[in-house]
Amino acid sequence: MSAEYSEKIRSRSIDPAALEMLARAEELHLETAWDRYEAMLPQCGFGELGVCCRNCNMGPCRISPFDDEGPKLGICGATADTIVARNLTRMIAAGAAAHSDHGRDIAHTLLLTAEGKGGGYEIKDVEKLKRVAAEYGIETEGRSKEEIALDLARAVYAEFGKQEGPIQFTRRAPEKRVELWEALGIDPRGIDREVVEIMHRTHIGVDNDYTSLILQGLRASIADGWGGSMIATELSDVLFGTPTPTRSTANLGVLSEEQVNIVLHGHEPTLSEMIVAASQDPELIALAEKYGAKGINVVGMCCTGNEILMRQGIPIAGNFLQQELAVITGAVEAMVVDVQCIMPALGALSGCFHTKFISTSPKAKFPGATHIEFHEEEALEIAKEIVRAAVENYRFRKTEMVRIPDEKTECVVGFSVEAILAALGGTLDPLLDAIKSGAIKGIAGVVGCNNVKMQHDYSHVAMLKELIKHDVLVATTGCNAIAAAKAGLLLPEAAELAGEGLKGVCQALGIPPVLHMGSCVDISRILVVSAAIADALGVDISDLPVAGAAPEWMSEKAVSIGAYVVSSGIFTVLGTVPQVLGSPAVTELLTAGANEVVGAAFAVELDPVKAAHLMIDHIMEKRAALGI
Ligand code: SF4
Ligand code: MSK
Repeated sequence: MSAEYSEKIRSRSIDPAALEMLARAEELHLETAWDRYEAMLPQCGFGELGVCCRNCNMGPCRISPFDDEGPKLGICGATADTIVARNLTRMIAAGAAAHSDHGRDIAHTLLLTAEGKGGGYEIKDVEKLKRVAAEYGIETEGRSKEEIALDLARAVYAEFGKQEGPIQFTRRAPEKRVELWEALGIDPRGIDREVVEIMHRTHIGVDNDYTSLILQGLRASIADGWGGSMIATELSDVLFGTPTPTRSTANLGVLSEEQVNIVLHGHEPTLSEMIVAASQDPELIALAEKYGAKGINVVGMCCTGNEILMRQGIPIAGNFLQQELAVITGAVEAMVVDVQCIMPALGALSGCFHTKFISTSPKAKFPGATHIEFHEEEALEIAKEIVRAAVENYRFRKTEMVRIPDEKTECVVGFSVEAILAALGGTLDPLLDAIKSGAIKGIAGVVGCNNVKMQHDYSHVAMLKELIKHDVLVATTGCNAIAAAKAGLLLPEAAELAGEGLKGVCQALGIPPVLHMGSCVDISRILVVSAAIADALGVDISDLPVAGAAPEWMSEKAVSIGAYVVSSGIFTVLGTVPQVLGSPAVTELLTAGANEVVGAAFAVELDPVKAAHLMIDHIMEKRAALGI
């Protein structure tokens, strides 16, 4: 089918639904992120190398690393090393802040729910509430779930601003890892403190030593992975239920020609859970029918999509680069967004259709959006107002503008740590045995975004296929997980694409070779599994046959993720080039020196098949070192 498209369109994505909508965009003379990327070329070489500084008003300054005549120091005397390290560390701060603020919002919802002000929320996983509360030293015996939740929410809340002492969940890491962090001075204190300290250190004239800057970046990133993100994951499970394997469908074909379509996009499960509930309101369904629709169809996008996909089986329309394409189907009554990864371009684009672009977070407003502000206290009421706005908008759908690609793929999602253990019969032993016997060579965490610099989804899918072919079990989250779903890799039947060993294990357990573990914050689940395996083998995470990758990453959150994964001892391959090459010293530290410090480092490899082999080689080396 793709042969019908021009070379330009074909080069943009491997997803047939995306190609169809890209062609449709061209036909309608609508601009997408791909067009804006082309208009941006060539991108600024100084920016690409990370050597541009705007941290004070004597600047902007830029270093010319490859031009003997050009400046080698900023006006204050900052070197390329300082500037690159400062820029990278600020990216980590932004990414860690985004994840952690998400975690804080979930803690807030838990607090309100415990106080009886939750606007329709209830605590769904009481067992998990008790387990997590016990970690915080909270008494659970003979107490109501609300009493326990109140103490837990307060304890978690207090951790964000903790001035001294560790974050509780960091103690889930193996003892050796914690000792290493302590020895390096990177065992994080409160998340807010670590982010503020980065902003302080990167101010003009404070920390100018690239190693010291990067170490603080690692410290803040650990506060994200083993703090803010893990808090978001664990408390979301407590509130909304811990995911279990669930069947659903993925890609733009989940939009309906005959129903009111509501796309939920962004990252937080709080509002989206309520919109799913509101969409089942008989009165609103009757209203939709009055306008000629055959009901209300809620679908997800990006990580908000992952949240409701894995907990409620709500179909997912696509990943990051498909948000504009969903609007271009002409079939979306409301694009409802919360926070993160939402393109501001959606405002103008929605204006070309009948689509209502509805922003909901007090923290995230957009030109061209209708703002219906979300507050947990009135969650269900606000959710109903949003669903009603979408239903009312169905009347204005222009049927002649509707083109929904006939593409959707079945998937099985929702492999939380608890679900993996259940699939294994309650203990990690079958997995450990499979690793020891070599049936499974190792485990890869493959995660992250889409990026217009790469053909959409190509690197995600090619890397996953190569890994499973070589008997590497994959845990996936975020936009990689959605790419995997669309490619059919989240089905138990995909075991046919795996090597003989992995295939046998998947068939015996009835699981896919690529396990959907959730949204971006749920990379914390991969950390928990890694820690549990390390503890079971009596080693550190850095000793395990485990590797990570972000084949198409683009966000600052991905920088923080990469930093905490490496800080946790996991070798990580990046598929797009980070903006650090202007400092050979920083590049060397990240790709080699880090091995001496945290026992793991980054590699950059744009070819996903070669990248998969870097991971496989690493896994084989670790196996050999463990004597398995
Ligand atoms: Fe230039 Fe230094 Fe100011 Fe950065 S902090 S803009 S390098 S003078
Ligand atoms: S949504 S951070 S584009 S994975 Fe989590 Fe996707 Fe990356 Fe956003």
